[in-house]
Amino acid sequence: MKGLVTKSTGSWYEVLGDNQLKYQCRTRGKLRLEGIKETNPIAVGDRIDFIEENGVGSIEKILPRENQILRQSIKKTGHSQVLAANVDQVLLIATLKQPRTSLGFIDRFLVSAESFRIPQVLFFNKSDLLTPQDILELDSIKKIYSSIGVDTLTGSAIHDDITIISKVLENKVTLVAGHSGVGKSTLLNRIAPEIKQTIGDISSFSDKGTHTTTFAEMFQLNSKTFVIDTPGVKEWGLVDMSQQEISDYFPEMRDVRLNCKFGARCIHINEPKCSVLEALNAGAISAGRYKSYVSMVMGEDNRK
Ligand SMILES: Nc1nc2c(ncn2[C@@H]2O[C@H](COP(=O)(O)OP(=O)(O)OP(=O)(O)O)[C@@H](O)[C@H]2O)c(=O)[nH]1
Ligand SMILES: [Mg+2]
Ligand SMILES: [Zn+2]
Repeated sequence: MKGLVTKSTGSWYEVLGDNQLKYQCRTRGKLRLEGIKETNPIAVGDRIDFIEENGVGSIEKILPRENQILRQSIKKTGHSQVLAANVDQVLLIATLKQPRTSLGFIDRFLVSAESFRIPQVLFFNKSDLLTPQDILELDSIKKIYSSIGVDTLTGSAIHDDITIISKVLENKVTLVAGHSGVGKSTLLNRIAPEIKQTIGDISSFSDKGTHTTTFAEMFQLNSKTFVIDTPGVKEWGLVDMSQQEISDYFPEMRDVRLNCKFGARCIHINEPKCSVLEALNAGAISAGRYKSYVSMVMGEDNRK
């Protein structure tokens, strides 16, 4: 039988069979997917072949992925994690307060999605906590992301009408990601109260180490709409990207860099006649985004 993995706890997998029935599945031994290094490579969103015996499924095969959202959990340990596979878009939830999401984190996440050309939506939640000054800061941040083609929205998952987010999700498979405590589960419960995801309490969410959601899980909202709630992530390490390819995942650099004197060898740091540096100096590329770019190319730690 064929099915879709909707939850993965590491030892058990919840699978929605193509017959629309739910199955609990296990793997027989270690399954490996070509080109994937994780020892336990099955992720939410994977399409699989499985065999059912006495009501329990056994996963026999993972079908090739269209795309995946991959991160390195802690730098240099070599462990990478597939947050989800086969998604139509990603919705990154960010907050200016409680907790603060850094631009470096946002940029790294966007790069991971862009490496598979997965469309990105950025939602700045908890707008109710913002002072007039914060709102000015947020406006300038939003401008940067809108200008590179990322749909950028603001609001409060608790206090606002969130119809606009429901519209964004319609007829797509969406991965919802962000730091712990930004309100991913709150938002999804608002959109689909039947989901009943546990929400963190006020005292714990300022500490980015506490996770309320512990496993990624996919929910079906209607026949064509799926959302994946994920546990908060603290840091976002890039996996297997060469210095040269990173600028391909910055939409504002992608075309500009074709004019660099050193062509494909240019990494846009201090090369002469670099078109990216020229665009930066002319203000066409944001200084903040460029700073994120440099930290990625240099392999610097950028966990916040
Ligand atoms: N003030 C304010 N608080 C919010 C808003 N949205 C969510 N919260 C609160 O933020 C806290 C964390 O919310 P969760 O939905 O559990 O956050 P999460 O992103 O799912 O966190 P993890 O599951 O740990 O990754 C809860 O106390 C929510 O009530 C909002 O718009 N405004
Ligand atoms: Mg949660
Ligand atoms: Zn260059």
